Amino acid sequence: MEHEFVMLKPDAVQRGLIGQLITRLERTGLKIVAMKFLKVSQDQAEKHYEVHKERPFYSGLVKYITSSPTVALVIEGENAVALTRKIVGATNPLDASPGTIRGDFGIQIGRNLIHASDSVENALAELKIYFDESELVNWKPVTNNWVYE
Ligand code: IDP
Ligand code: MG
Repeated sequence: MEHEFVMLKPDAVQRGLIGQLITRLERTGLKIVAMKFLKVSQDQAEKHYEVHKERPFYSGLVKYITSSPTVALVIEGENAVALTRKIVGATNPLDASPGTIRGDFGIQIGRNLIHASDSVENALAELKIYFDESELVNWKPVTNNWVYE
């Protein structure tokens, strides 16, 4: 089963949307296997957004993600990465479809509420910035046989 790394960004927490956003992921049947409330450190932010280092928005992005608490989650399930990215929507809320998190809750690209890793490999690398692998909980929801055939 795939693992996906998700972060509810500072704007989602400040706006009181933690519950609503987690509900959207949870209700698919995808399973939460780790979750923590944390303020991202400068070091974690630089590792997380390393690929964007040369982009003009990089310093603003690091400032944003470290500015206020976040919620980090690891989600497990079949096609967890693609499914989560679909629920999250396009990077710019203006391009994100209605029904997606960014399409329903956002206005600007710089305040797009949620992060979700774009590949299985990046999910593994990113979750390791925020979690020790021992923090991932192995459990079986009682609904499993009704989510998977
Ligand atoms: P993604 O989050 O949909 O994977 P990426 O292109 O990987 O999008 O960009 C990472 C994050 O950087 C975005 O979610 C957003 O917070 C921020 N970002 C990307 N482009 C811009 C921009 O043009 N202005 C401000 N922030 C941006
Ligand atoms: Mg990305």
